[in-house]
Amino acid sequence: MRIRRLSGETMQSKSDLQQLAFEALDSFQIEVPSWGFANTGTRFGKFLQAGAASTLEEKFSDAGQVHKLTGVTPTLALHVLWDLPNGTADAGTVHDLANKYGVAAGSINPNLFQDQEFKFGSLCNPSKEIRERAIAHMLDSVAIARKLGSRDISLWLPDGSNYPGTQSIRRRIEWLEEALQKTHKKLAPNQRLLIEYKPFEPAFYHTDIADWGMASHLAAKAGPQARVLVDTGHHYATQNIEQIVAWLLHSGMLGGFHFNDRRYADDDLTLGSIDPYQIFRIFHEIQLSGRKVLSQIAFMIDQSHNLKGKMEAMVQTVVTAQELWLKAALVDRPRLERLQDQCELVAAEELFRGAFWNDVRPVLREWRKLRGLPEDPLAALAESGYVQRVSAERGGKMAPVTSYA
Ligand code: PSV
Ligand code: MN
Repeated sequence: MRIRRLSGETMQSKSDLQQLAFEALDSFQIEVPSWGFANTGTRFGKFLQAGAASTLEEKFSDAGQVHKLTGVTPTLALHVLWDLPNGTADAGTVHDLANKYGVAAGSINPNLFQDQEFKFGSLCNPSKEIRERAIAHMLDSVAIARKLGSRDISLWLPDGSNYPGTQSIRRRIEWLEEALQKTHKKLAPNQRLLIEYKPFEPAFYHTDIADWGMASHLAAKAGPQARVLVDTGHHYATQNIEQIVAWLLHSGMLGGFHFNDRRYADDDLTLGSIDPYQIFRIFHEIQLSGRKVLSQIAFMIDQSHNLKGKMEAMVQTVVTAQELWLKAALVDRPRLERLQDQCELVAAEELFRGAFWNDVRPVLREWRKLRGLPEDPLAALAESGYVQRVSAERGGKMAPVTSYA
């Protein structure tokens, strides 16, 4: 098989292939979410897990264990109200935990969806006073991120309305533009504001940032350090996500991802569990853009597992992400381009999906071995006895539910 290195030239030998694979794996890291280790549930009920993390230290410990086993999850996404209730005053604790468990603080996620005062919206609330409080929370989040050395402030805005005519969609756009501009002004030069979109839930008629067009517009209005965040679960069932990704890459607006899988709505299922080919197609679009763009894309997981073991699910997710990333790296892009130009439809499609059907697991095992990592992280997790140990330690207190993701 002929393949293309990330740097561009075509290679053929087995060792070239291995080098390409290793380069691709070395270039891929993914952030884990603190809330993925905590007890979560649906609006119908929660099934608690003895090993679920309830304290920030337990979340760092779990993330540290995932990083130890996989070697590619060096950062932990933090949610302000859930993890940093005292704001910047918690920075010292976070630094200590980061040092202790070998995982740094990652993106900082403001929380504008829990307080009672945000019942009718936060940044888009008709009350100026409430909007100002929501903006203050955004500015606090920027300050927290700055103190922790986090590059990204990652905003998901739950605002919207449930019935036609009950809110002014237009005025809310203006309020939003103003709020995001104010937030952007406080960013340090190395910081970014990521704007996530979602079509519905919790609002069921209109959501203020419902799709990538709205998010892109708001990011452009906010300022040069704002970008769009794509959560794979935040699309209508038939949407072509890789096409959205291609457009965002083309316009320089892609800032990051929240990866998860879904069958119906925002289901928070394990990445690649329902449609691994979709993630492969997204990764292909990203890899077409080359190395320089890669450093500008934050890869994050946004999942919460109610039934699966949380640690097992997280390790399984990371391993799946690596497999799909590697498969996408094996697409012979120069050849694909030629076939596309010649409109050799079947040959192009076969080449593309042929890369998807590669069994890359042996290469991944080799890569892990050479980097001193367990060849099979899931098996190593089982052998480590970590889940049993923390379940015994934490089980007695049965951690409370911290979110309904
Ligand atoms: C909203 O559904 C969301 O995707 C946002 O990213 C939140 O921060 C996260 O879920 C909370 O679980
Ligand atoms: Mn998300």
